[in-house]
Amino acid sequence: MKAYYYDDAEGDQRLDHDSGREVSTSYLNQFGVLYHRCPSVSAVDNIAEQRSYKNRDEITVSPDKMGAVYEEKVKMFFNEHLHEDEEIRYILDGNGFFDVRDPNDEWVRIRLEKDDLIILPAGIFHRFTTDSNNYIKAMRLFKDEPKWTPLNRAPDLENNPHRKSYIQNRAA
Ligand code: KMT
Ligand code: NI
Repeated sequence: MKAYYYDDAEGDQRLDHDSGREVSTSYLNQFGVLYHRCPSVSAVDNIAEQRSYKNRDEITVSPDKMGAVYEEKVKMFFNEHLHEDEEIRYILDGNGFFDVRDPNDEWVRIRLEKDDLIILPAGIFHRFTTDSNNYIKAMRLFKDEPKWTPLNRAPDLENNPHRKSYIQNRAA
């Protein structure tokens, strides 16, 4: 895992876009983004149990697995959105970037690799992309029924109760 401010340069979303300004895990924690290195699935099981997660699945994002819809999917994942549930992702293979909005509304890019687990709180604006290798395999963990409807960023979302409660609970 490596976290840094996104450089906001034009160009392919799958490039590093590293501004050179690194971001610490403790800063991520301040706005509710939690990181764990899990060298085994049993470490993931422990976190899932602590947080009462009951379901999981695996997804491979690659042209091999997705065929013609790959490019479309990658664009879709990169739309800025939030969820009304916490989002847990555990990387099984390959690499990818989760971009999250910090409290100043700046993009922080989190590069994930095998054995990295990330927890994004409900209500945080974020987006996802593969990197230039175009391959990631990840476990998606669900509390109950998968409820991953992305709510794309729009001004009226600031009135969403999950968004409001995220803003309220977020340390300044
Ligand atoms: C997400 O939340 O955008 C995804 O599920 C993308 C694939 S998981 C690495
Ligand atoms: Ni999401």
